[in-house]
Amino acid sequence: GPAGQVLDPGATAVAHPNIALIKYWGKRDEQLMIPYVDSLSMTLDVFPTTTTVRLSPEAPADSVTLDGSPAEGEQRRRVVAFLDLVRELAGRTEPAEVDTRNAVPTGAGLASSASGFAALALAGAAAYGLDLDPTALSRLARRGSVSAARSIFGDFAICHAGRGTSEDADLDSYAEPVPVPDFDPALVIALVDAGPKAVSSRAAMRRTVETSPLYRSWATSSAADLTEMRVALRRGDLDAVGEIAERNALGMHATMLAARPAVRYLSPATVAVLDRVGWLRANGVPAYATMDAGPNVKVLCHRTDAARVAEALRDAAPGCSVVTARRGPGARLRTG
Ligand code: 2P0
Repeated sequence: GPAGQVLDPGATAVAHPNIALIKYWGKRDEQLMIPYVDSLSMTLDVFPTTTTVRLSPEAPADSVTLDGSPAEGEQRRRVVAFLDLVRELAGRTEPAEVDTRNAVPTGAGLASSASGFAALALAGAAAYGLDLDPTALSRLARRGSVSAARSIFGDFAICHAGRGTSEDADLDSYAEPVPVPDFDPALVIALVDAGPKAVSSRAAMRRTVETSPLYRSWATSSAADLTEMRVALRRGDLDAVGEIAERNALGMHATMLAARPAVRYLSPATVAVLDRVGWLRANGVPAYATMDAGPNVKVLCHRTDAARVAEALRDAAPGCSVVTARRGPGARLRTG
């Protein structure tokens, strides 16, 4: 800019990924990003995304940097489309510079789109002068990635699927905190493969909804799982929470395996880790697995068992890296 002009510091937000204990899988409206099912997650205290949005009124277009390199293709398109939505809400037109840094490899099944769009929603809203309450911020984040609606909040959050027409559901689909005062487990994450996934979760969901004969019955049983999960969380009952989370995740993967053609994210290393989780349980260590759109396994256990569980997982999948997480904070603006 011209000499003497003060550089716009923009707005910087930090958000953490979340892991769903009751999964979201399938959209009933891809344009408005409306999920078919409710979901419930724990936000983590590891792998944050830090995003700065700075307005650049003189630039010809948005500039998007991801981990220090210009974003390209679908990743850039999704960020620009999201900024378009923020600008529409704010009644503004200036392009922006977006700089995003992830503490984990993007697209490896560690929910970087959840932390990514939660941070982008918060930083983008602040940079364009939108004053949104947490519900509105969560609705906005959902338009980037449904799981991002949950990462606006810390600890445990439920994302409502919304009801009625798409337009009604758009208003009603957002996350909100689920107060769980007496439950502070560990989530031991076995990163068995940090490479990018073969099929995007978006494409995999679409194929599952359109072709899997198991999808409807999983959606029905997932609603029942959610009801039981809320009771189990309120009780702080790790065994109940873990059992429900594990069956809900396996059911989700079953819907994908029955899609035509099948979508299979689970690898031999995933299965080796699952066997070891069963072995831990058989040996008196409560441990329960959940998997998302990738081969990594997240194991819920008591904090006092976390070191033992981590060691068992490392041994089951040699070469994997293991990270122990706990419940973590919601999205925050960084000041100063
Ligand atoms: C979840 N997953 O509830 C589910 C479980 C993966 C399996 O949300 O298309 O990147 O951006 O809404 O959020 C991962 O899919 O999908 C995901 P979009 P997203 O966490």
